[in-house]
Amino acid sequence: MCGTFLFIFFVVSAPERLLTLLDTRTVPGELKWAASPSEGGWEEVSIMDEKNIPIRTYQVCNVLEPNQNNWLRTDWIPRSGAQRVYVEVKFTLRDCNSLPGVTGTCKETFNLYYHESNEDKDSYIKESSFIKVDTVAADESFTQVDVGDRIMKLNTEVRDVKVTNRKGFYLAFQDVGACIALVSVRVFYKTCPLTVRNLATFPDTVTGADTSSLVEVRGSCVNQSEEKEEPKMYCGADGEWLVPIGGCLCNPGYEEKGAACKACSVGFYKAKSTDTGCSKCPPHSHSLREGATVCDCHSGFFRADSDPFSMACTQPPSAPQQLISVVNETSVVLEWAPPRRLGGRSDTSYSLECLICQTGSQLCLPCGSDVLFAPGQTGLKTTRVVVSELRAHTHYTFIIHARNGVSQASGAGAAQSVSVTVTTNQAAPSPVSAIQASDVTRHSLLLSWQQPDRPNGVILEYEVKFYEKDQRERSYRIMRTFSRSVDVTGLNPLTVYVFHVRARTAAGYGEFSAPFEFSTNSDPFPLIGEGVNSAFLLLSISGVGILHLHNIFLILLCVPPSPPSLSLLFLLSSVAGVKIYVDPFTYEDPDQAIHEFAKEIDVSSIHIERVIGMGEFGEVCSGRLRVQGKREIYVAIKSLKAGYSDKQRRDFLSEASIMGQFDHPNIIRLEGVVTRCKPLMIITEYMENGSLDAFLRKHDGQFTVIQLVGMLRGIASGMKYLSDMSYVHRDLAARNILVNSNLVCKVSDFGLSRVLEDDPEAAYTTRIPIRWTAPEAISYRKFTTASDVWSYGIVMWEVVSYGERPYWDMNNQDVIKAIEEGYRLPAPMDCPVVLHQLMLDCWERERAERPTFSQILNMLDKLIRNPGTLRRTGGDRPTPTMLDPGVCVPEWSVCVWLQSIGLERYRDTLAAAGYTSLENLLALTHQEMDRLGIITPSHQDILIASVQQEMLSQMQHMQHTMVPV
Ligand code: ACK
Repeated sequence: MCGTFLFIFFVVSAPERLLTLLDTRTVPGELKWAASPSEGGWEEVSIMDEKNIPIRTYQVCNVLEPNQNNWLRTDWIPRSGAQRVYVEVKFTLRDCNSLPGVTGTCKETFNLYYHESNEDKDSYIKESSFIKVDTVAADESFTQVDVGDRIMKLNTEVRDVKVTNRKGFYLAFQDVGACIALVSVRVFYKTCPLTVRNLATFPDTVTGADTSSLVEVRGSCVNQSEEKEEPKMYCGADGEWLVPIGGCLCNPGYEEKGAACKACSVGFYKAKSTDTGCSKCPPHSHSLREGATVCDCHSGFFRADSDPFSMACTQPPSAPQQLISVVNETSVVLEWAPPRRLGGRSDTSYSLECLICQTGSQLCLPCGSDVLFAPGQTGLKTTRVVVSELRAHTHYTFIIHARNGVSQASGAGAAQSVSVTVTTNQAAPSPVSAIQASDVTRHSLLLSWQQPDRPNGVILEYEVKFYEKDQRERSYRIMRTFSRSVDVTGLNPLTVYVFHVRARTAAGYGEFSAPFEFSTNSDPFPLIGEGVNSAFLLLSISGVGILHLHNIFLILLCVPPSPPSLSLLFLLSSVAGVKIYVDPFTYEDPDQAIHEFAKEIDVSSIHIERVIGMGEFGEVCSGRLRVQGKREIYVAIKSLKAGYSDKQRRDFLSEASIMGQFDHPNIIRLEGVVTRCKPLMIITEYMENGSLDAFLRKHDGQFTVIQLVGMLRGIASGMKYLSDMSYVHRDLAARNILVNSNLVCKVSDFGLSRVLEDDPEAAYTTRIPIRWTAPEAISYRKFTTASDVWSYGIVMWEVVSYGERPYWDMNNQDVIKAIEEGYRLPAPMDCPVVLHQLMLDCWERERAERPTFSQILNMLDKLIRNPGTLRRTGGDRPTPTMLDPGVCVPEWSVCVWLQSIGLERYRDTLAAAGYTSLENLLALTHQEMDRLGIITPSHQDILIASVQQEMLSQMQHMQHTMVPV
């Protein structure tokens, strides 16, 4: 309140209102006030006022007589709630000097009294009960009044008095010997008038009792408004409003106009109680009625709960685009482009649904909780996810949903998602855990363990590595076994041994387990249990180097003896480590091979639909295959045309015998064969996009580099599988790669190996695919995995150039000659430098210098993981010319030097990476070379050693030439 007083001088309202309690001028007829004495004192006289209206006055003029005490009392005046009343008296007074012959008895004042009372008492005046208000004298401001023929001066005096104790009061006028006429008496009080301030109404308020009192008044909010802060004002004694505090705000849907709250017009809204006006509806919304608190969204547009009402209405996003999947063993990299329509919002996020699908059925279930998603599965802001810990060799469907803040409100679902189905590759098993020892003696123990958590395939074998703890790993032994336990013998007594176990599937070995330590004891016999047979291998390394396993393989097989057969051969090769492919031509009876590796299909379960092309032996058709108990699938059907020879039949079926041995997501899958009726048929999975070369030509320039590398990775993975099985393809080319609807590439066409073997003149006939074949295979039929790698380099070139013919229209003889002279295909247009470098590596003259498929796969995986490395291209090459092996500008020292060490193939790579001088090259490290795609270890060593040597000799030369003259 202290603060309030500081402000009371600020008058904030209209002037006071005066409410009259008594006005003698308006009283009709006589006043008949009580006078004492009733005779000879105050006398009621009617006169005409200045406007000629009759009024009642009281007069007294006993100036010549001493000791006058004449009282005149008004009637009882109800105070009507007033606390302080004002008495305005208009009177005339004769100047004593103007009266002839008056003595000292003449007075020029009168006294005003009041007395509070609850009721109208009798006319008796008890003078002592009256309280004096004031002695009233005439003041200087006189108004002239015409009284008969005399001009009199009219005084106006106002006195105020507090009347708070009773319901009403009397006033009394005491004359003590003056000559006075009370022309009029008016009694009134003041109020602060009804007013609206800050949207609060303050009622008409009677002022307080004291001249300094402030009456605190609480306002009430006007219609359609609410209190912001309690509205208050003070009513001052003189009827003026002071110090407004607080106030009200118009309700939502209303705005302030002329001290009232008015509804917002159509097309406008106000969402909150604020002092702002109504706003226009934001884009894609409307209000159809007055007083809208929010604008409704147009049909098809939505507002999220968290969206402010001032924000435009928006839409859910469309589906993500261009979903690419790249499978890397049991991980999948998914990448997509943002939706074409973001719906007017910037809060698009993605979530990934992972479904695991059964082979040959449409039944898919959510993936388990062990699958990992990086950076996450939901609420993704990025458009790339790496899904790992998937099961090997399994079909998965991934659905990417795009959402934004209004997706839920709109109820949008499947329309905003895109999906892809992939098949994971084979992967090595996870490490073995929990190894135990039992039946411990002084020289042996029985080691046992659990199957790995994720075997990722059928476990073919376990490998146990162990060594004496003191020896560390300087000398260790290895045992192999099919079972989950092994009898370890030949140990030293009372010695601590460290054991590691790892499992192997068709995809190779998994990681070794953590070390487990067990000690032999001094007992000659085990206390419990008995040993198991095992394959046993002793391997000793003595710190110098590791001997190749095959040099010292000693396999003790515990299989029952059986006649030597291909089955045993197959088993042997499996036991030794890797499943190898069996040449069907080693079977005397080709039908035995075909029935060992391919399933006979009943022709009635095949429904041929159309011819899709011509194969070497006859038509290739597409159709459907329904095997009992399985879902119907689309298949490709190769048939052997009528009138075939025995040799043709054998060659035709050999492809199926080969294909039937393979099981890999990047190798075309054989469904079965029809041999029991004619025509003979080979049924394979159907690849919707046909052969890769034609497919790329049809979609020239339409894929991202990552998509192209994804295709190459698939082919490399299939080829690695074939090379691990010791199968040499001999006809690897884009035309022999098939592409399915998910852009998965699969190696097919397993017919050529036999054809070339049969035909010693093949190199000089049109049958050999010269442009794809390594020089040693052309010249002396040295077909190896390394020659397949050469062909793979050509496939890379075909892929990156979208199906261009290798060496364009050069003839075969010119191609052979050019390759012989060291020419190589240049990088196709927009080809990343690292990819061309990898091609050049595949085209090394020395086949031992070419990378293996495993290295190629690793390299491509690295590129996929770091797509930035693919950005650097060698620029456009408008004219297709061969990469010149010998031209170096002499002043380009790096090029000349590279030529001198036989590694000029790296000139473009190094130049593009900024290595333009030998000094720069001193900084070259193995890691940097890995990054640049210089992956051949011997090349890396030569580059590092030679640059140091070169710099040294240059410095020595300078020292010589700088000898002082
Ligand atoms: O390029 P294309 O359409 O794909 O034409 C050839 C044709 O048959 C002769 O080989 C197509 N073809 C071969 N095997 C299959 C398959 N498994 N799925 C789909 N098309 C195939 C090939």
